[in-house]
Amino acid sequence: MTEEIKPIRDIRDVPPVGKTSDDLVNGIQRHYLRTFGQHKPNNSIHYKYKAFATTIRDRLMECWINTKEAHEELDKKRAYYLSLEFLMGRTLGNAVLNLGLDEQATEALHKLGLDLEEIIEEESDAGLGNGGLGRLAACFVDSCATLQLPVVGYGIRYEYGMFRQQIVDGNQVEEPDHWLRNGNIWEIERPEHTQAVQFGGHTESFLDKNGVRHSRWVDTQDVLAVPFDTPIPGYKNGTVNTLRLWKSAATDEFNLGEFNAGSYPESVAAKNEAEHISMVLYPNDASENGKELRLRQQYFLASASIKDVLRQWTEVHGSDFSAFAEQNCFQLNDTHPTVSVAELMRILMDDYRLQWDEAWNITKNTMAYTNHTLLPEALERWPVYLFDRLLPRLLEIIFEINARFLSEVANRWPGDLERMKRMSIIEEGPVKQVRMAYLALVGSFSVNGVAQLHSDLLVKGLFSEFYAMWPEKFNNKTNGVTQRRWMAWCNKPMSKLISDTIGESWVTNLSELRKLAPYADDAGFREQWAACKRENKERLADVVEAECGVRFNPDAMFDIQVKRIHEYKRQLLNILHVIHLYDRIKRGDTENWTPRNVLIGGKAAPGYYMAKQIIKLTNNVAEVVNNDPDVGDKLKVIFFPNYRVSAMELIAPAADLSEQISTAGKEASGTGNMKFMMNGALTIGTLDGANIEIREEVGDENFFLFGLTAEEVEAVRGSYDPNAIIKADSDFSHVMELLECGHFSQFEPGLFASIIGAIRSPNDPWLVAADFRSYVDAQQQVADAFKDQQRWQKMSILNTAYSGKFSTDRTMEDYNRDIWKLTPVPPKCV
Ligand code: GPQ
Repeated sequence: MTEEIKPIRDIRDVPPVGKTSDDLVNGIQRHYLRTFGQHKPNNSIHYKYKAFATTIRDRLMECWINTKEAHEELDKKRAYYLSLEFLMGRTLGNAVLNLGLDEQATEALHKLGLDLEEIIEEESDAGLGNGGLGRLAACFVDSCATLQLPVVGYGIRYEYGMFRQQIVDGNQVEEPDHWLRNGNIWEIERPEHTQAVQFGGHTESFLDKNGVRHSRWVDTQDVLAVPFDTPIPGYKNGTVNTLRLWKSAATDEFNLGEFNAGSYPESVAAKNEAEHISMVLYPNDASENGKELRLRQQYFLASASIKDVLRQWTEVHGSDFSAFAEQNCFQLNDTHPTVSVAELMRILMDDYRLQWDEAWNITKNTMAYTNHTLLPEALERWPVYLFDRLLPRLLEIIFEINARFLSEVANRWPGDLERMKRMSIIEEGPVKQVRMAYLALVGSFSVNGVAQLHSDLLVKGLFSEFYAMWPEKFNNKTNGVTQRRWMAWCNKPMSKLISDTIGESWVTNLSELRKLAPYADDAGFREQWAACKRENKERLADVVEAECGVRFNPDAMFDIQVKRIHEYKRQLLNILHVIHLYDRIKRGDTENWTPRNVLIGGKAAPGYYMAKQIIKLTNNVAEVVNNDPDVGDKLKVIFFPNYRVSAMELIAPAADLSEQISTAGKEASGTGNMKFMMNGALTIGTLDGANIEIREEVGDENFFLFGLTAEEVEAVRGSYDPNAIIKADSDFSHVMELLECGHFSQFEPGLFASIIGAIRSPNDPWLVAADFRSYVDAQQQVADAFKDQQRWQKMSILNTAYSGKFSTDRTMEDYNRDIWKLTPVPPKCV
């Protein structure tokens, strides 16, 4: 008897998974029993989460395969977003939303006696990023999937993500974030696409059989890069793109010698070094770190990703690279993956024997670089000796790139040696350094900043000499956020009201929100709007009470600043204002008072002393204010611990006032500002980053502006006299007296000396004192506006209505039109 063998091959032979609530119930029960081996109902929510998440994942799989097949068959241009950070947060809720399964899922879980919100809480945040830069990458991949752009995200699968922040006695304490401890439903390991990444060794030059000289990199210690793929669903469009994250592992050869010598434990220990590479995310935001392991991480990502792209290319095109640049684009998320420029050169020349000029043409037409900061401390530089030890062949190539580049400079500006020194990729000095930003500028066809002001300042300042050389390379791409996560998912009450009023098209076309503007004049609509905000505020107030033991009155203004703690972001200015309000209350100056709940949250880099002091000060001020019976509900202050993506999903919808108060010229863009605006918060802000564009969109009358401009900030240096400013302003003097007499550090005298010193220093780069008065005045305007709730709700509606520009759908369309030039690819069969 012979039976026909049916190969496991075509997904179209497998019955599709249904999407009714009963189909979901069946799926959940099946996975609970058969995938996770649970049979008794028990109190642990863990396997219920897993069974449900797997059920949802089943609904992504077909689309994922269909999308991949469409990309392969069409063989059109693709882009790759190379980023050391992807701050994804949770996946489940977003997947349910983008699959259009919201109602069925709620119903299915209800039938099983489960609650969607409770299940969602069981998932850990994927915190593989520090802040704005990493979250931007996550919003980008969401929008690319929704726009059906063939874009793959490449990153590192850190075993430990952003640390968990505990507050102990008012101080930040870091705890490791072992986010994978309970498994990760969303990743699929793809060992068949493992790549080897080389480190160490040395280079050799040799003649091939035609007498042509080549280089090779030999005696290296190789590390394996094993890919793990996460599905990135578009919004109700059948597209599921891929985020590919690399985990490091030891090669088998790694320990062979040791095995043979019989030192088994030593050989296993050697595995460690390889596995360390993807062990932990560096927790520094916008500041360089310079550790060897970090350079290893950067090269690990660059090399594995480029090899993965070349593998796919050569499978189709063999070693014909003539069309490679037309069909591929690497977007470098800041300088972190910039060693890619040299790595692509190396592989094309050493492995595929291309000549320099050919390889260089391909490379510089394939790489595009995004800069995310002007802060000098964030500009990456690697010591040449380190490069030489870790990546000797790449250093040779960088030297050659630099030599050829400098001869271009010399042709253009003959004899201008100083200029050559300034522009050189290699910085001279006692320790020679590789300037990664310059490598990115020289090695790419596009360079962009992330908001108009930031892009203008790059061209005028930091990169002006490169702009003079290649003006056509430079462009602006104002950041955005995805409205799927940052409105449709996280703000259900408002989303429903908006969709009931203007329809649902805003979910994929955010400028549709403009249609809300006329409703700002409709008293009935304003009332409904206010009710949504109120519901969100109550929800946050409950969490704040549970976390911090402080009750926020939901009728009071929610005044919120959440972001990384950094001096340039000026959480300190916010705290000075809080102290000022406290001082007024104590002085009895409370006529027409507007009650406020001030929430500050964010992580400090573990080694950043001043940032940690700012956290401690916030907590100490909160302790005094919240426990003073004279203050009562007029003012409450809390430091929200462990701020992260899932916390923002709760916080943004509940905000009345968004604090965007960085020293002008220092915040490249900001993206929290956009999330708040979208959710109907009003902004108090400086003319910095994307605040400028937010104000342009919403109008001056719906924005609380204060502070020096970027130009004024530059002009004031040298003549800045904070002590005179303090002396001349009695409110400010009172605030400083309270700080200086130890009112907020009664058991720890002198605790805040460094903060006081920074405010009073004529060299304070952040000019806190310079903006104190105009900030306090603008805050008074905020308080007055909030008293008039009709006016406030109107302004709130208009902020949402005019937030359309700040969708990453728009940002991705801009990147695609000007840089990537991809054709959208619908999945094979929907
Ligand atoms: N940003 Cl260089 C980071 O979050 N981390 C970094 O290392 C650098 C920049 C931020 C920047 O500070 C914000 O202004 C931007 O909105 C954000 O990148 C995304 O572009």
